[in-house]
Amino acid sequence: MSQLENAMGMTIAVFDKYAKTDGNRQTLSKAELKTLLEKELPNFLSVRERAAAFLRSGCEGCPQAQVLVH
Ligand SMILES: [Ca+2]
Repeated sequence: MSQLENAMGMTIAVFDKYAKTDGNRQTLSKAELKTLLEKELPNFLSVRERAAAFLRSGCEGCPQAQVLVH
């Protein structure tokens, strides 16, 4: 199996894992999606939340400003 096929199989397996928690394994509800994102992409969410907080702080007009992502 190729790397891409492996990656797609793993992605589908993760979707299935969270999609079945409400009894309908064919769809991902908002609650299931939220859990999936929180558990499987915690670093992605963290970066997005920090960027949003940064923009809310009023620094969006500061070209030299930076967001710490690690
Ligand atoms: Ca479901």
